[in-house]
Amino acid sequence: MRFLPLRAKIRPVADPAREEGNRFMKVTINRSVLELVEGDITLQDTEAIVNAANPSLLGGGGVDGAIHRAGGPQILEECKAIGGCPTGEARITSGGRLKARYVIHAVGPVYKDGRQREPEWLAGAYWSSLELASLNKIKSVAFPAISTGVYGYPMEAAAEVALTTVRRYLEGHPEIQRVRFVLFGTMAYEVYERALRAMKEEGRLKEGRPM
Ligand code: AR6
Repeated sequence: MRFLPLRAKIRPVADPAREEGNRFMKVTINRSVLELVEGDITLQDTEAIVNAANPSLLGGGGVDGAIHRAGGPQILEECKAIGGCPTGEARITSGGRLKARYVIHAVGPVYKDGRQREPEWLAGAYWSSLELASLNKIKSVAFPAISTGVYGYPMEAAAEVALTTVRRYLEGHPEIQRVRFVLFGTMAYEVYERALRAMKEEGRLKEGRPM
């Protein structure tokens, strides 16, 4: 029998987000942790994951399709009972067969030219999702990059809105302990990482100590 060097046996305590994703960044905001990870939202172990839904809440492609496929038919049944959701808002269902206990269905805007109140609607989708999390005593939430796929929102602009909105919410709501952005692919991850680094360097993050 071959003995492994002792070093190989000692595994550092992994950050939960690190397990599935490739790249990872973490900052603290007030009492909460904000993480960026490259990965698949359906695999996340946060209490809630957020779906990039449409106003019908009846499913679709992209993240929406992946969540309904992975979570099973119960989610769609609950969505049907809710009966839809306006742009800029969110609704909550159970997580069906997902690891996450809840799915928060957020409806971002379709991007036209950036002058049709798209930033406001997008911020609303993030803010409403976090309000629902607070209301339901959910302490950890994973978001995809809402509106940046089928809905055509440019990634840089969307990252700025997403990070600013979440930062503002966490500054006033320490009950949400962890927010994770799950970025699909290297390009999306790098855009978010650049935006978060810029925020940090410009002193726009109120970093504190997590609970
Ligand atoms: N995990 C994380 N991110 C993902 C995943 C995944 N498994 N799959 C795709 N993305 P989209 P939208 C990224 O199109 O733009 C649906 O049909 C993707 O690369 O899912 O808000 C709904 O029913 C992109 O960056 O959502 C609506 O009709 C981001 O997630 C419409 O699409 C969002 O892409 C909503 O469009």
